[in-house]
Amino acid sequence: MPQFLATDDVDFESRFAALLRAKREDSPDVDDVVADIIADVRARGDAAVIELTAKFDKLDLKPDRLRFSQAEIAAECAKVSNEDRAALEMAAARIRAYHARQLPDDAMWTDETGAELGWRWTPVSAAGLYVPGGLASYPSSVLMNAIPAKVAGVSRLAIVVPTPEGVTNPLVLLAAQIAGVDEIYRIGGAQAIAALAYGTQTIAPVDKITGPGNAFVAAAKRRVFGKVGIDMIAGPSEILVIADKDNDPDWIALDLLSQAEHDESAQSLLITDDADFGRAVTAAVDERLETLERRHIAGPSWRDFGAVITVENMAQAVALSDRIAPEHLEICTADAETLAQQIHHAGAIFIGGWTPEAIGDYIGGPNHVLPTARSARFSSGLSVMDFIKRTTLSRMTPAALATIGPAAERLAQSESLQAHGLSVRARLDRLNMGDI
Ligand code: HSO
Ligand code: ZN
Repeated sequence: MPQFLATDDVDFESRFAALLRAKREDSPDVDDVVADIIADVRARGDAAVIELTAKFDKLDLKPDRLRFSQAEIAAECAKVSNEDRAALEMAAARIRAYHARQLPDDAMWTDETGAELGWRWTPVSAAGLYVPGGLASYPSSVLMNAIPAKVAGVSRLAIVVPTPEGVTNPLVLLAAQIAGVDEIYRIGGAQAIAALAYGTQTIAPVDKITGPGNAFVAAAKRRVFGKVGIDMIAGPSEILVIADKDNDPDWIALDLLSQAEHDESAQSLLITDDADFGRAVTAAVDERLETLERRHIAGPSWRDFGAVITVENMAQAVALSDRIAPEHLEICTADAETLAQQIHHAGAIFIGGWTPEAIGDYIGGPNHVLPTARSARFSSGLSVMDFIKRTTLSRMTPAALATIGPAAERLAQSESLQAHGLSVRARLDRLNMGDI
């Protein structure tokens, strides 16, 4: 049974706080193993990657087989139906158009002293994208990671995807091709992250690594951070639906289940101002769970981490939502637009009953890589910004230096950094000599 809470319960605060604190994931401590794998790949390169791939993926490779050839990619892509291809292409076009709008402008201006100041954005040169093998090998996630990189202007984008016993997901390769990925390697695990970060004889190192993965991949990403940039470490998926009684309980039930089916540790929450509607939704969830293919995942998720919270009014719903800071927030109320404007902390907001969260997972345009575990309080979903960086620009004129240089000199003295002060003073003295 999911939990039932109501804001007018005497113990509401303590139960809600417990819900926020609930630890949903116990990630195994694999850090020592991962450290050894990374050290091995750094020391021996391809030979280590090949040995580890034989061990973990039961796949024997030679160095020239680490990378998928153009012919292999074409042969896999040819297996995809026209319908699947068309859907992927529509998704890619929409994701591309959305992310193109995120590209920020450079800036340059002249301030009151005559100094020119500004900044300029440039892409990282090379990025690597981890794609899980097996059950959670999502072509949609390939698009969501690769397209922002390409829109940002990353010129070399490499994918690593494990192919246990040689089994490849053709849709993953097609998604990579549509997104404009440059290189695809059939390797996974911590060894793939190490290869991307440090390079091997056949794999050139990258500057930034993104993409989801298991505990080994997450630990490896944490370890190579600093040598390369990484994206966030994503936790299990979450959805919060705020709904009034004028919704079809079955629609809301399916929206809750759409995230519950990702992971037994996923969390689906409903906030409603109508207790009867809340009960109708839970009944609909139970009915759907009888036939859902992934009921063995969605069922435990809903049972262990699901909750229905009854509020007295929608203002309370907004306040609770901000405390939850959900990855996905769906607002299905008469005044959905107004409520959405009042939300401060959410990875993605889906406004109105015609916007199921699944649209955002696939085809809406915004990114589906989003902050989990309440990190929407301080971070955002993956975007073009993750693949660009800002260089600041300054240009002084003699007059500008004359105006602001003495304060720099003063500050340098206060920090006992003599050369700093002198580098300014030498120029100011030249100005005072009057020959400029
Ligand atoms: N909802 C997941 C992403 C996903 N859904 C991939 C379907 N495929 C995390 O935001
Ligand atoms: Zn999803």
